[in-house]
Amino acid sequence: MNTAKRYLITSALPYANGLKHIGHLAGAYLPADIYVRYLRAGQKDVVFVCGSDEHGAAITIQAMKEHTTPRAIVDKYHAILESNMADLGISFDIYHRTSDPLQHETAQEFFAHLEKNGDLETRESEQFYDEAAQTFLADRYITGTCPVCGYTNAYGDQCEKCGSTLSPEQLINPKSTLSGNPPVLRPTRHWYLPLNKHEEWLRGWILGEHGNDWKPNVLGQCKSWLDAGLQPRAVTRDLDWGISLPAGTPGGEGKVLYVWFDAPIGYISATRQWAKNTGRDWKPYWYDGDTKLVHFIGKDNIVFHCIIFPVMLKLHGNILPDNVPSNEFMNLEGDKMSTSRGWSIEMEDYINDFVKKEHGGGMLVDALRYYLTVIAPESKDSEFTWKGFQDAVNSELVAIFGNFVNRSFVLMHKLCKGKVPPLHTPRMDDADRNMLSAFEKTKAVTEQLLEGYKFRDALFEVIDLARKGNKYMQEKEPWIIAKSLEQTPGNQELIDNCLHICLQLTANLAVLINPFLPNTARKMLYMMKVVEKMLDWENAGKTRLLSAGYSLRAPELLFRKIDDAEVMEQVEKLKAKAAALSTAAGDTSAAIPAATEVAPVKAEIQYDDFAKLDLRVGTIVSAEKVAKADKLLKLEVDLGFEKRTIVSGIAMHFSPEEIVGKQVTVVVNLAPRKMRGIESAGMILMAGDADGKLKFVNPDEPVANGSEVS
Ligand code: B3M
Ligand code: ZN
Repeated sequence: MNTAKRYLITSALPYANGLKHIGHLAGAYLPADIYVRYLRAGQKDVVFVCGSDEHGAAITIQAMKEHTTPRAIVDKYHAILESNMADLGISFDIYHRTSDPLQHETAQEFFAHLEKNGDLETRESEQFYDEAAQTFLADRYITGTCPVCGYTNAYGDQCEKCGSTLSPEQLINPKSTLSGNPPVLRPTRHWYLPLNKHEEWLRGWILGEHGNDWKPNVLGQCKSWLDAGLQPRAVTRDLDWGISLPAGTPGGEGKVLYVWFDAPIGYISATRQWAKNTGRDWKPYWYDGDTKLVHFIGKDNIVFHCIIFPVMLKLHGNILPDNVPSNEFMNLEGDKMSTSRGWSIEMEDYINDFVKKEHGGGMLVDALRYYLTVIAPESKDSEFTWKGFQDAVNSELVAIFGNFVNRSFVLMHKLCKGKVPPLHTPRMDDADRNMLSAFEKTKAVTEQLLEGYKFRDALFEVIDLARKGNKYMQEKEPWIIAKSLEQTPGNQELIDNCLHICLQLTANLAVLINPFLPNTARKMLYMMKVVEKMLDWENAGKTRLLSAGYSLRAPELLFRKIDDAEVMEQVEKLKAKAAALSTAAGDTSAAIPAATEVAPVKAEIQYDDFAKLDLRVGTIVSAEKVAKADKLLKLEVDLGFEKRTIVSGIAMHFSPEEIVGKQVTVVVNLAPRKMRGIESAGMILMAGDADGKLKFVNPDEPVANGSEVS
């Protein structure tokens, strides 16, 4: 049971550089909101903070793309994100922003505090500089080949293909995205947070103290960071968009705080702003040991929240997080969700297409919240499909939960004069008693799951209770008893008992569903003519929430079905959006990914030059790895007229097993070359897409081995 004196709950601050999709919602916002609503229902002292992350290269790059200023970008997207979150029922106590003066002040004080105590180090280092653009380059402004997976479009801080965290010096063939030129190294002085000095306590705190209560995916990532050894990390940058170093910091002119130093401090300034708005004191939330601080984040933010920010907090004298529940990713219709590729459902889209389209869109907010929780990527990646959404809504929300509540109300009006009937204890049987005792059990289990951040299982328990209600009613069949009331009028008591229990169960369901589906819970309150106070968590499990004789309203539909046409329309829309984006990037079909960078066309050649190449189709008949060469595969290719050994640098892209039997195009008259002592007699043609993935170039239908390509 939660026993902290107060709670501070944070959700990762989304970059105000664009729309955010429902994968983001499912990752860091919805689970936090469920947790917070649960705490609030338990009368806890809780503050839920979030805001826009408005600094860093994510913003300046978007400003370049939209041909406008960083300020215009953050103003635009901050407003959209704030309203999207509110529309989907994410109940922040404050949605702040990191460009706010209060954040500048808070972050500068934080930096100055660490600097004064000697907790930061300065070092001169060589950093990439774009001579044409006359500026140092943020990691994000440098792209090149990932040293880990060979992806050609990796960023200087991260490879989006394999997820490796990188630093720009590690990139092979680095290029500036500003001028396209290779950057040069120039000396510059920066402030570093010496993480290496904190390894010991971090290890004890994370793997020791929290080794059992943090999620395995979070512990796993932390452990591999710690095992690899922590390095000092620069916390300043040469940039002109961001929070400048405190005035008077020697050598600090022209430098700003690194966005990942500034952003988590955004949680603190958000709390300060909330305190200002409400006349409360913010300090206990960040300094008192009896505060429980919980950060809800996506998996790509783990190291920042579990290692770097805790070091900053400790040095600054603040409390440390009690837990950092992080989700894995949510895929969409068989592919990775990505706004830039158009393969995503933006929160904004769902709001426009469903919520705002109809009166009482709250049920559609809850429908989305329901499905996203049911498929939450709590322990592994999961997948959103429109069909899955339809099924979950129609066969669970409508058919189980909605149906139970509706039948209880309809029958109560029909068989009990629109009032809560009394319970006639002497006529209760085991089924009645079992049904009543399930309330308390469900409460206890749901509560335990919520406190363990297992929202998906918790929601399942609630739906399961409704399922039990349906079964109970089906077995009792009060409508059948009603038919023979003339002969046995005393059996009205049996009808009363059944509906009394069903209505108490309905009241319980309202309390239990409230953290997940707040609009539904409120609609149920209205139908039951009870006040908000009934949703207090302590009411869950109680069997006398509604008094006998109390008259209730007519039922209202809690949910509506999602029909096939709606689902089809969404799938079509998704495909069209992805296709439009890839056509805009110069492709012709939706299945073809967008090229993000196109190599310039080479110098013109004559036909004779081309005719010198002898290109043939062959079939790979065997493939094996080359010892001590990560990238090479040794292939045997059947060219019809002979078999050849060809060594190809594709081992990072294909396993030997998966390519045997494939047809490929081979340059057969290329002079042989020795690679790792093996003579390679030819070259296999490959196409590399924007993802850096390699594909074989082969005929669209099989042809005879040895066929000429011309
Ligand atoms: N804005 C990164 C992200 O959206 C970052 C989170 C900050 S939380 C302090 O993934
Ligand atoms: Zn990579």
